[in-house]
Amino acid sequence: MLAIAEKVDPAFAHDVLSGLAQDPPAVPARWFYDEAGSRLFDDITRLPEYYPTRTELSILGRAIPEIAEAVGEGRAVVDYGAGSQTKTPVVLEGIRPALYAPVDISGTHLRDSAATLSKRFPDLPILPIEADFTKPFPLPAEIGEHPRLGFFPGSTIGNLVPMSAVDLLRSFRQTLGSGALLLIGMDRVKAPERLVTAYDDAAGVTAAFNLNLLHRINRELEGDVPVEDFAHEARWNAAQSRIEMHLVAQRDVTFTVRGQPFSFAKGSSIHTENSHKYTAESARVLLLAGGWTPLREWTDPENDFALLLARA
Ligand code: AVI
Repeated sequence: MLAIAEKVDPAFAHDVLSGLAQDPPAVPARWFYDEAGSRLFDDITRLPEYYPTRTELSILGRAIPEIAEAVGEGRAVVDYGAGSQTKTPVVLEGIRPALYAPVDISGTHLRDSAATLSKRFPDLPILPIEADFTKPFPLPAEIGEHPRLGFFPGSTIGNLVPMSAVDLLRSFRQTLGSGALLLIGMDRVKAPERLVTAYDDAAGVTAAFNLNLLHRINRELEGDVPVEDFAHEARWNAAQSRIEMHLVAQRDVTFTVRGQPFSFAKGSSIHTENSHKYTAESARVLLLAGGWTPLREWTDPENDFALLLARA
């Protein structure tokens, strides 16, 4: 009988096998987001400790009249990450764009979110773009000469080391063209205890999200990682202004992935995510280095999170 092999992204195998062998061991955070991981991330965004999602939404809600005034009507909105079902409608209702182009690497996610938004905005032309937005890509011809607004909420930029964040901002600039605007969310530096709690919640949802990476390795890469022997840890790295997530071996552990052996001594870890936090000043410097001139910023009363508007 023919077994139907499950489709495994070869880049996942490559990143895991080379990442676990490197010193210090690390696997890129993008591999968190299989079906289970995406569901767990959704749960994270509703946790009492995880303030970024709700804070950004409340800033957007309050600032949208000013954002609309600064941006003007009739823009083509290019939404990097294919449309948050909460934040995107606020932007679309507020600024009344001529066109909406969500961009995502996953065609399924893209079509689902475009279908939901088109029910809510039946008169808005929606042009889904299936692309890897970490590199420049051609915009659909329908965008023509419409002035562009890139939208990159969620503080996703924080998951990149600054060097890669600058590359991404430059790539946005190349795609959107000079004169374009960018509305971007960035999380702010704050007391390390609050940051660690936001990434190590009492209900253990972030721990489950982090550990799901090991389950995914076992599921997709014929791994035999003893998941129960690893523990989630969130650490504040002050020198690099970031929260790091690690999976720490609770005892000496050996396992194989696709037949390749690995050993982890008790206390050693797999580094799984960086989440960089910016001050008002470092956020502006990052934008400038990426080719964007900061124009305005909006924050919440506690200054926990910021939405920045910049021009290419
Ligand atoms: C997607 N990204 C902006 C989240 C963050 O806050 O860095 C991912 C996350 N990891 C743990 N909790 C949330």
